[in-house]
Amino acid sequence: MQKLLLLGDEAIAQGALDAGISGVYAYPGTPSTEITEYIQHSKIARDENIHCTWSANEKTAMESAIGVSYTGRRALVCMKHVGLNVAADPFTNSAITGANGGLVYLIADDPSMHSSQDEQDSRYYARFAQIPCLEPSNQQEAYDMIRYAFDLSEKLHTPVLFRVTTRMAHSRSGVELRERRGQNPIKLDPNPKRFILLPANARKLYKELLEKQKEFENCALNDGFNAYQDGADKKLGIIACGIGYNYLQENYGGKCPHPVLKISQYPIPRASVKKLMSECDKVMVVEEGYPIYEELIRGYLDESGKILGRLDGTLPRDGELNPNILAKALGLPKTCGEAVPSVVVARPPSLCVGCPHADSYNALNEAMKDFDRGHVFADIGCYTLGALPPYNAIYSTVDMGASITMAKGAADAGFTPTVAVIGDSTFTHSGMTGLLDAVNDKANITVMILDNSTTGMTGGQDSAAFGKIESICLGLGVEREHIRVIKPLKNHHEENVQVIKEEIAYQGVSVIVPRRECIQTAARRVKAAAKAKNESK
Ligand SMILES: Cc1ncc(C[n+]2csc(CCOP(=O)(O)OP(=O)(O)O)c2C)c(N)n1
Ligand code: SF4
Repeated sequence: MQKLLLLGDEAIAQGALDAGISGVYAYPGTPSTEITEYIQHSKIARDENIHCTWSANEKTAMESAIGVSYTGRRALVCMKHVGLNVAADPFTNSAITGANGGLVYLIADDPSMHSSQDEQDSRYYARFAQIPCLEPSNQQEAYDMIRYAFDLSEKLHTPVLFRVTTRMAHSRSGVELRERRGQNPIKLDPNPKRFILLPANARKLYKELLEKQKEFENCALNDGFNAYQDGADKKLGIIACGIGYNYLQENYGGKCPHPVLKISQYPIPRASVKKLMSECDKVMVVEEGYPIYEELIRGYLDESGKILGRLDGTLPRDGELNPNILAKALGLPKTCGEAVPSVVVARPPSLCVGCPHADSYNALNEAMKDFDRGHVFADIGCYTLGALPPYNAIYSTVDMGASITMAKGAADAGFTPTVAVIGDSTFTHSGMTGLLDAVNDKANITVMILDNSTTGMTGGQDSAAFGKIESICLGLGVEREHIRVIKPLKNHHEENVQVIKEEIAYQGVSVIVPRRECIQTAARRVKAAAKAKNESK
């Protein structure tokens, strides 16, 4: 069998290709982006016509994948954890419709917030929607488990949430591949009402979902990835979830003296937990993320001190785990080296030299210099760096799309002028509906859509907005004369300041589109064109 050195994300992508998916549907977001990129670059996807272009946002991605499942074929959906908030409506409702073809939601959590606004734990979503959740403990398991996830989805007619965290997604290991299987043929679900969530159907389907819970738990008890491993020293038992199991193995060199309940599939098998609790004096719950299962096992009333974990301070309450944190909790010497001391002076993140956003902010700052602070609402993307020196140009960044709606809310409250700064990809992700609200309410706001023709922050993926921004704004009802395109370049500075001043002075909705390609994307594009030219010689 072939063995490859793969990132966790790549192992998942290869596993999905080998499991016979017909499409991957995704919106970029660290640490999930590499899964879709791997599939986009794979020969298998090209040869087998597997869908792999980016979606406009996580909700559209998930709904398209539900459509694939409707036909009986398999679909993978990928996003970062906060993307699941955007897709929460189809997510929870698809738990009730159930799945026809295998349907797997890959959600990448980011504990310690390396590149995110929060560290929410997606396992809560699986519990909330009452669907099975899988969580691999290493890269090989990630590869094997993705096929299992599709099989589980088809066997139990349910979508499956597949949760990874940053270290799992972004670290590499050798992965042995299995034989590849083909895609499913198109075959509709025998229950014609499954996807019609009228209340009368939904009530029946919800009861079906409740009845399936026992089966979900039985699979977690008896199928491959959860395991009860006995140990002689019963002073302590350990429940090790996902990558926590990997860290435990590192600390004990694979020979833990304590009984261990390895959890890679939820709902947690209660019979195994009971066994561990009855055999051991104390039980430590090692889970990456929120103390969800620790809290459940402990219950509201338990004060016995028998259960150790993130709630009693044995492990830190927030941030990601690592082998050394676990070693400390277990009273062991550290197994891993300390962080390598930095040889370069730390510096805050900043826009690339030559970035078009820098010229947009210089013009905006000058146009706004007569106003007090606080009038510029921004969004999430490279341009969020405008919050830092030397620009100090923006005063909010909350969630994708919130710049326009917060600017509108502030204007509604009488705090004018208000300016929203949003990127092109973020605009089509979730800014368009906010702009429609602003037009419908005749809000007094100026929206700057910074069009660098790419999704810069996540590494330069195609932007769904490409070539469409002015027509979208017109279609949403922005007046033609108040859609102004400018060139964010130093030698256009004076005229750009003038345009921004004019539109801020306008009492209504105006849109300014500073348009210049991201210099990183431009460099990659030129390099790829040169390579293609050389190859065609
Ligand atoms: C709901 C959600 N999905 C995905 C992300 C990851 N993400 C952050 S900004 C961004 C888009 C940035 O592109 P754009 O708006 O074009 O701005 P640029 O970075 O190019 O300046 C993405 C995908 C996120 N933070 N939240
Ligand atoms: S990657 Fe592109 S958009 Fe982001 S800071 Fe660099 S030049 Fe600007």
